[in-house]
Amino acid sequence: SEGPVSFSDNAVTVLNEQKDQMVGMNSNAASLSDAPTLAFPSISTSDFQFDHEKATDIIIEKVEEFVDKIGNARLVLVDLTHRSKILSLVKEKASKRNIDSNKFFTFVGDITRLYSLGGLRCNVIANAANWRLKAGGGGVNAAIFSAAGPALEVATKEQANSLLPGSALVVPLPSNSPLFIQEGVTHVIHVVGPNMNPERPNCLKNDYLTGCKILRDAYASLFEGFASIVR
Ligand code: AR6
Repeated sequence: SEGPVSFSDNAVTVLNEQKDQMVGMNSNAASLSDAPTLAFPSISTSDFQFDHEKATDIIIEKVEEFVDKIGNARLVLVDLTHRSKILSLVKEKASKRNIDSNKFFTFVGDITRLYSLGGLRCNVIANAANWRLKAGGGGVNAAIFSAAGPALEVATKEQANSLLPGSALVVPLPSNSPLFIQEGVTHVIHVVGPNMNPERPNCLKNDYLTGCKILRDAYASLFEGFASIVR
């Protein structure tokens, strides 16, 4: 090792090196960290059209608040492409703060294929859900429900039929779900964020005072839910 690495050096770069090394050798994946890990998407910033600067400020704020309360567990912000503006903003903002880059980093990949394609073990993944907790719709919600199969829909319905914006619901994933079998995911945490899209229910019509409060509540509920699993 060549001494301390900055957040941006670590995060994506190191993990992509791991990923490159992983190609065709999934059986060696156990050599990667087995610390409890929550992978989460940026809540509300795509279909729900929440401002990216404000959202990334809140991600950093809430990560800083929780990262020291979860022992050796890790928080990983995920997005689909290297061009993600969200990931760039978070990397830039995190590098200016004193956040342990082993416990919080960003990762490029499909949140439903983090282990099989990326070699990153995440026992818990978060879903940017809708208030009805319905499968489909697009974005990460459609991807997670589709990858998890009907087992997730059944397990979700056992817990709740709806979820208020700003809150989270921890759902243990049945062991017959492909997401459990192939990716090692034991829990999905549904989170409903604030909506700024006039074509979706509960639109806040650009009220960012309320929107920022709801987004803070959403991340707090998500990280508390993860902490309750890890404990
Ligand atoms: N893996 C990782 N990240 C993803 C994936 C994936 N497979 N798919 C999308 N993202 P969005 P929202 C990123 O729109 O804005 C749904 O229809 C994406 O690039 O999924 O909270 C629900 O039913 C973005 O950074 O969630 C709700 O109605 C982030 O995930 C509504 O959309 C969130 O994008 C929620 O909208």
